[in-house]
Amino acid sequence: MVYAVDKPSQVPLVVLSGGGGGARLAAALSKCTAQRPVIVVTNIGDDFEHLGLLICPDTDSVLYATSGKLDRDRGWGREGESWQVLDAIQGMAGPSWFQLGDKDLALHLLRAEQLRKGCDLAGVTQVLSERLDVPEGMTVIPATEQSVRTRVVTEEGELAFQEYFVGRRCEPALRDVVYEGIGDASPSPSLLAALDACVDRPIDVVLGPSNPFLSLGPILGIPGMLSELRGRARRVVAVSPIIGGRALKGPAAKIMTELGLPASAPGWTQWLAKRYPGFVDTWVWDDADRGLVATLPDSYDVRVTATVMSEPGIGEGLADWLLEVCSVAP
Ligand code: FO1
Repeated sequence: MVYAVDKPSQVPLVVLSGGGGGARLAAALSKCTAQRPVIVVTNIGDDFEHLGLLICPDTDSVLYATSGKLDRDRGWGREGESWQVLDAIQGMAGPSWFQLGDKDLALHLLRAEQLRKGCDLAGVTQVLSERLDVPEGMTVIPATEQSVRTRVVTEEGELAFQEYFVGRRCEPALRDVVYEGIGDASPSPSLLAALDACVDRPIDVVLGPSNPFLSLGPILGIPGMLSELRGRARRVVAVSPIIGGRALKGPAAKIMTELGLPASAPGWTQWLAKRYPGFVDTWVWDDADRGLVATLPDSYDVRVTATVMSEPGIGEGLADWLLEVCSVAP
């Protein structure tokens, strides 16, 4: 799938996404595709085999969010779900710890059918995007075609991601995170083809308000990904998942504390800047952290705005604001 860009303003915005925060930002940006096409690169470290199906939670959350079908309260799965199959599985003493709704299962069965036909992950995701009516100009591409699986090293030993996240509700203290298979992974060829199509115009990159350890780590850790994005980007913007010392959803703040890092927007900024030197140009914090901007050296380009996408209107405001920030070279 090659990207057809015809006007400077048609240069894609590339968004890296994982978890509920990334999906919400992708949904907000899906309203702006008339101004700029958007490529959402999704984390696959949460993916796993379950009931003989390949489950791709962070990709599916973006597919549902951008097509207006996400259950906004849960932040995953489809709204208006029913659970007949799950109940029947439970009735036959099958695994029901990972809640797959009936409509969600339809997507998993169609993905399994496409994979069995030999379609790659990017191709399957494109088919599902079309069938879910993801808006024109919005392309969802899993970060790599290879298998990368996040494993969480906790005080109780190593846990597979979903065992930690769903099975144990993120309770065990995290000591380290391992991305199994990432050394053999490479950026998705479909992503590189889309980026190559913008050969004489720079893209802009936005790191969504996603968990840096569990969602962005498995994307940015793919050999070559950082240089492919940095080498093509006019501006790289990162949106903080930590607001007022807390993560709106998920364990990002808890993990930072467990790793001895300050669970704050400055703490997140300085950790990311150290982990990926020279990658991010502009740091976006929520209004709630405006008073902390002065705690960082002036060399950090920190911008403050409303980042809590509690209502679709706020999300769209953030999306427009990000397009504005990205329209000016650093
Ligand atoms: N998260 C849960 O906490 N409990 C679940 O039962 C659950 C089921 C589920 C099914 C499909 C799907 O796409 C996501 C699901 N999630 C569930 C979220 C999943 O654990 C994601 O990995 C997290 O959203 C973190 O990205």
